[in-house]
Amino acid sequence: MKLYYSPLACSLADHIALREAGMAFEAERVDLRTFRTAGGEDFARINPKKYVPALILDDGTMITENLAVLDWIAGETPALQIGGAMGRTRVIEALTYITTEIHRAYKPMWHAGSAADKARAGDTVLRLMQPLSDGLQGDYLFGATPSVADFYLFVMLLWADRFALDLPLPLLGLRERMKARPAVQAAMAAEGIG
Ligand SMILES: N[C@@H](CCC(=O)N[C@@H](CS)C(=O)NCC(=O)O)C(=O)O
Repeated sequence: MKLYYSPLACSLADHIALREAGMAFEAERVDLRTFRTAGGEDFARINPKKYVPALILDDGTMITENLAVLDWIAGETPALQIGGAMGRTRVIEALTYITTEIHRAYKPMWHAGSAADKARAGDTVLRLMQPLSDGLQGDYLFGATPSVADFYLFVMLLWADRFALDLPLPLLGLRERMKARPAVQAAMAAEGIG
């Protein structure tokens, strides 16, 4: 199995999930300015969408879209699943909110835009974070153990740090708990991020 990633991109969520799941995989870095892989390949020929993450399974099947990749990893890994009849639905609900609302709201901050656009985007991100902060069910989104939605949220919380956004205390706590996890530390070290 191979994960195509870029350091501190949303693919870090998948990188963490694979390590938390204890799956055997290799990770290949993609330069998102040139769309060349670390091995010198044209990434567009691997994933024509030109986005990370892309996960290639051992039989050659490719999964793209963060929500789908994370759902696949969780589906293979009972320890990462949230129990109960609504467990998977709740995780997909959170993943959808993170990808379509929070991740999307960050885009003006990563790409060229005016200072006013970036400030507005920061306010939007913080407004969108609030329901997740208010709804924490324990140390993580759904209780005492993290789900794949926590891994994606964690990346969004690292981005908040990158753009000096003033996060609510419960989310700062979640970010610190995530940072203390060995799989998170290993994924961040492998991506060369502090
Ligand atoms: N729809 C994709 C979007 C993923 C995405 O935005 N990936 C970013 C990194 S966080 C990327 O590869 N950007 C490349 C670009 O914008 O050219 C998904 O949900 O997986």
